[in-house]
Amino acid sequence: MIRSEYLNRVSVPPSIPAMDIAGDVLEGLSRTPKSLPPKLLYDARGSALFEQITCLPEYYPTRTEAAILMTHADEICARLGRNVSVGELGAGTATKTRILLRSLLRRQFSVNYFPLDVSDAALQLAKEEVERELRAVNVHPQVGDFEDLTFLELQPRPRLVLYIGSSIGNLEHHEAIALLQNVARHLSSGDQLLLGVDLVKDIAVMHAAYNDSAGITASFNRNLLVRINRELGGHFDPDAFCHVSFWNEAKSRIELHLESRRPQSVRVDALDTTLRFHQGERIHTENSYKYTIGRMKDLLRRSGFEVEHTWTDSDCWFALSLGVII
Ligand code: AVJ
Repeated sequence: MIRSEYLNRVSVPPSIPAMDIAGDVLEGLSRTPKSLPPKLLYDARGSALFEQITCLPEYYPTRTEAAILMTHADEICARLGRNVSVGELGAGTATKTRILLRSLLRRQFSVNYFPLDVSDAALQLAKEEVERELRAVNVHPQVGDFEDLTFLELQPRPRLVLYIGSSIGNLEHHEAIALLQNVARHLSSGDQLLLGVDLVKDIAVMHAAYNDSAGITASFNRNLLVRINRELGGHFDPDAFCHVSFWNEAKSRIELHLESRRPQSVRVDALDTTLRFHQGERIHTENSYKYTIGRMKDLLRRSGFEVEHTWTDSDCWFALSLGVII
């Protein structure tokens, strides 16, 4: 079972140098209201917790998207260029991607696959799992965030870029456009993008997905404080903060916050600072924007892609859209 292997593996400290989070943490926690960038959620432990989230009964996005991929993989691949290379933004452990790669290998002899992720641990697992199952896939892991996308130019043409899993939901609309425009800048005419977004649906369904009864999402959220303690000599008591997540209708997004249960001061050694929290004060840790099909198509067009086709599940809970650079 992938999940338990993964959790065992990441219980040891990673040997790679920790990414420098000091600037982001100081900046975010000096603001009013306090916030932290969601990419900080995905250290080795955070990525392992997210893998657990994807298996939760309440967390519908992963299995819904996987179902769309399983139903339509051949149809999606039939719309791709001949002999594509595949890049992926925020690949994680690439579990869903394997569905697509499997189908792609029925149309071409080999695939060069370039997964990008902030978690080196997740990428190592992705490489092992993909190469074990699909020997004709050459995996070229890229550790990093989305700031530097020059790796896309290493990809032989024609290129397919995957941005699935609705990670784009973490971004504000202007950031989402800027990111996809940046992707487009590194691509050439005929290159394609497969984008996966979570759609607006019944509020109770969305709410439950971020407030699971097993409390995994709460642990995932509090892991930010655990990470600050470990990497920056923080003195947070993670249990002194509660996980708060709700639907923001006006902004069409689920929000995640950590709320201080009491007034408290927290020393962070590496920042040489003491942070003060009043009771009920929140740190905004993540947004998960939910789209309509119209908004998703609009996003693609405004970023320089022509929409070729969109696939959804029968409930219309999730959508995958294929765009092409004209
Ligand atoms: C990885 C950004 C797609 O927004 O659903 C899941 C992250 N946060 N549960 C999402 C997440 C809490 C997830 N994405």
